[in-house]
Amino acid sequence: MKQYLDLCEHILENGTKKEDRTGTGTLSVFGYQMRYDLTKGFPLMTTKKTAFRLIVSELLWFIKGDTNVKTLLEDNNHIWDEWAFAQWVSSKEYGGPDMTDFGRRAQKDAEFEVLYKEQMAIFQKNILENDDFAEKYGDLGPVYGKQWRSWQATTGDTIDQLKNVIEAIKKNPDSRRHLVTAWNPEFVEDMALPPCHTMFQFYVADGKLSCQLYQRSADVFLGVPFNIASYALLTHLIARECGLDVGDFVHTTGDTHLYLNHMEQVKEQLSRTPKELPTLKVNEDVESIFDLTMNDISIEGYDPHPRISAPVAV
Ligand code: THF
Repeated sequence: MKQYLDLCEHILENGTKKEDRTGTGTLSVFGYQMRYDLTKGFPLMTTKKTAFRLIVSELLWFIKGDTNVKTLLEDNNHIWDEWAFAQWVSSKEYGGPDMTDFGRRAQKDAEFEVLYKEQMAIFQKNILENDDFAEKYGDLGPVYGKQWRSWQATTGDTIDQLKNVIEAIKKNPDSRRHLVTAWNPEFVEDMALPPCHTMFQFYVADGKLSCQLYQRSADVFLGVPFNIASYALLTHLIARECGLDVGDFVHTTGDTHLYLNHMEQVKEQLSRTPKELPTLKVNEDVESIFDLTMNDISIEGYDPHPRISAPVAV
């Protein structure tokens, strides 16, 4: 994953200090592209341990068309909790201590952090145990799953972009229209977080399926390792479904940034030497991408450097 380490170095050398929505501050560049040849191993970070299980859980959640964090919590996946929690604590029904700006305050104020963790634990328990609560406050709005699987058309019908793109790759591999878009301007305001990975395109040549993602905003330390592995996995799953080999994953990013509170962590990661990439294993007995479960997907030969933890900006 030299490509990824090169990106980190590029930002450290060329990034501009820039304020952002979360108030954390970033070093940022605009426009960057990486290319991963998927035949050379599965691109899961080897310079820091990355939880593949969470990547699978999130991708299957998108593929199912699900937008409620309840499903993720059932997989013990907490990467979307903060965004659902933000909706809950700003609702009229919430009666606990003021959680305005909880992400930043929890990092600066140890007393507040205790309160926040308490409220978050109550929230998670309610999502898991109370269906009405989960329906109301676990849903992130019309985010990825909704747009991929049931984009609302003006006719009243919905469009299954993912199913359609798979059919199109099978029937007409040379097409230049193999696109799925999550950026739906009509509904962006209703989403807990407008999609960061906004659009992806597939391309078939020499019996190989390649994928390019346009990501409008890229949190290079925390998000990008997940995003690369997630789209590499999606490319493998769709290639398998279409009887193709895998080609390249091309990752194109817009506002490409390192949060200022991730600097020490990035430098630690840059001091490490990449190891051999792992291999992806998918249960061959399951034919359709829509029938896969967590247990059908695993990674072999993954021997990364230890985990480096960092706070997520909300
Ligand atoms: N918001 C921000 N600021 N960064 C993001 O990467 C991001 N996402 C999704 C939505 N909003 C975002 C959520 N994806 C982690 C990883 C991916 C996320 C959110 C959080 C994370 O904290 N990873 C840690 C710990 C994981 C764990 O073991 O629980 C890690 O070390 O990898 C971009 O799509």
